[in-house]
Amino acid sequence: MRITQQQISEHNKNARDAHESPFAFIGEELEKKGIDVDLLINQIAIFQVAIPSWALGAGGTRFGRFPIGGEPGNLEEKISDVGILHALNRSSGAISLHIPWDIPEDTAAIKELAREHDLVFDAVNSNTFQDQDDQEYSYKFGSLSHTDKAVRQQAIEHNIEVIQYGEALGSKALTVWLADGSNFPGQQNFRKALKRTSESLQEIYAELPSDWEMLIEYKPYEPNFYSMVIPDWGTSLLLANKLGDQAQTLVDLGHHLPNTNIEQIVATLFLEKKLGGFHFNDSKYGDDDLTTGSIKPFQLFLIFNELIDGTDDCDDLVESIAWMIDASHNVKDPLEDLLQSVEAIKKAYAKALLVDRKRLEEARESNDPTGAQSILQDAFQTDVRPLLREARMRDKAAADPIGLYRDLDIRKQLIEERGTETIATGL
Ligand SMILES: [Mn+2]
Repeated sequence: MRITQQQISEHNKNARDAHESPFAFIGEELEKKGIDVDLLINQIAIFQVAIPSWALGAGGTRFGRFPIGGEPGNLEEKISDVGILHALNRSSGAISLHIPWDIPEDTAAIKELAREHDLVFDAVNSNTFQDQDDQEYSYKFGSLSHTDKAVRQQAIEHNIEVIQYGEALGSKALTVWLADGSNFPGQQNFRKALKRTSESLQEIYAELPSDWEMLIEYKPYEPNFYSMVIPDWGTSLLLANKLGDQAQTLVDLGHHLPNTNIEQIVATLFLEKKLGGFHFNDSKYGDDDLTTGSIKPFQLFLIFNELIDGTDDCDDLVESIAWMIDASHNVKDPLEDLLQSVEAIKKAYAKALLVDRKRLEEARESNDPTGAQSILQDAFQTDVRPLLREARMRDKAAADPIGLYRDLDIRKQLIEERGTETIATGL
């Protein structure tokens, strides 16, 4: 299933009339403020967000799963699905794989397929939070932190194997998320568990290629948990600092307790040059894995505001951080959901680019909270959708990605191709 350039240009031809006047309006408004609109559109266009291979099927909840049909049944089909997204928005040019859910059997063929879709391989993810059929020891009581050295060794070797798969595909980062922790007070020696985790990570880090990064994810809790070995950004940062320059913290937006000031965490990590990447999603209560920007778009904007505030060069910023989505889908078509997420992330980035930084800094230095708030609101309230649409159309992507996805009946075609029974491996 491929979308042709012809289908996109026809769609864009029909969309052009409705696009022209809102784009001209915002263009004039921004130029009056001294903003170079072409430069802004280029900045928006180059921003790419990696798609997780595990989010291309229906995820469901702890209680049930409602298959949508046409789900990708293997790695080739997952790459093809991300190819569809990237053809529609030219903003999803990377895929993040999960081992062992996505073990590439023929690396050369997989690389070639990705190249045909203009995709690169983003961070590879290890999995020591589930037992696999062929594994010797169980992770029931932990992996890198386990009391038994043999279990830790198995988990270390798995991570090293994941690095090797990633190297073959051209990935440049390993993401480690541990479900290690304890379920009841008294069960685990906190100090020993953290020390063992740190030592296990050292062994993996020693095998990291010199141009790679290790991204350490944190999370405060899981259902039926009492404690997590890496519960927060402080613990992740502590581990990353012990490991060295190639180890960084990964911020998953859903992995915070309600009302945590994530933008401040981001600012601190960025200042310390320890912010390695993001897992984007949104949440109302916990790790809800909802569509990015569906609940707290202002928070997302404030996160980007901190990043842009802390850099001299936005192109460098875009290059140096791993931008990934980590979400699951229950009632929406996953591909539509991912298109919405990418759009929300890019909207937040575009709005943050519009902040008048000089005036904001003056307001801060002169202790003018009203002025500072107005400057942020002025950027946040700007309707940047015509800018994103223009960026897409210049890049030969669809003016309205979800509109074209629906017009072409892509889900129906995928169901015809793959049937209704396929189930994507993943969450
Ligand atoms: Mn995550």
